[in-house]
Amino acid sequence: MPAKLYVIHGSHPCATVARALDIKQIAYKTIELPVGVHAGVMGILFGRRTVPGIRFESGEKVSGSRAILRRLDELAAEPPLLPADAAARARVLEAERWGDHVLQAAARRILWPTLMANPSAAPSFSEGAKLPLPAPVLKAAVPVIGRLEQRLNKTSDAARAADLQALPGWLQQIDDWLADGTLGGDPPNAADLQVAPSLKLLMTMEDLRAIIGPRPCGAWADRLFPGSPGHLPAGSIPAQALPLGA
Ligand SMILES: N[C@@H](CCC(=O)N[C@@H](CS)C(=O)NCC(=O)O)C(=O)O
Repeated sequence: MPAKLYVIHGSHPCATVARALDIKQIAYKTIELPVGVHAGVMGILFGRRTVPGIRFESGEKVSGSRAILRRLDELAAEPPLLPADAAARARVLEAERWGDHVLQAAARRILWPTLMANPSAAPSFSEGAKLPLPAPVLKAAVPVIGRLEQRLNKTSDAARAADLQALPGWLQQIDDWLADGTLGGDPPNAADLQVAPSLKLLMTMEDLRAIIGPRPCGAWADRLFPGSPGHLPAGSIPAQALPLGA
């Protein structure tokens, strides 16, 4: 039986792990859980409420995108997700940790208040899902699921505004890493796989695609993860919350 990867459709850290499995050519089956319900199911199955989690053929379970990538490198050495050179490896690990703790979490904090204010965009996030729910059901579910997700992710309009003010500095950091080779190699490393899906989630918001897309990091994320579900049209984020001069 192949490995089982537990995800929610469109989740950015789940995209990280799915791509790492593809790169390692490890066979796996995706188990898609409904948003909101996933936290309870994952808590029971993995003792931690977040996706991604993976159950390997051996029965071993690992939860968390970074922990899973470390284990994948142990299980299948080629191609490595971390550089062999110690200094380069430390830089990639630091960019990966930042991508997880800072950008991944911020993408959720920015998305949920935006989706709450624009529930008609909800069906676009379920495009390509194995469990496609009817559009009216998805739109109607946004206030309930959105409130839960806002609580789980400690977000609000104010938290989103603070993250958006920090966004230009974060984009510069990613462009700097692309320029110095920490990111952007071929095949992608663990930090590429961690950071790019968060940028793609941010770019589902047209207001942010306008800021991110023209930068080197925007083009790089589009190249690495060409298809990502979700679309929030321009104007979904109030203009006063967008970073000035980004
Ligand atoms: N940073 C961790 C956690 C990922 C995470 O927070 N995933 C979200 C979905 S994108 C989740 O499961 N949230 C549910 C919750 O917070 O209970 C990782 O990269 O694995």
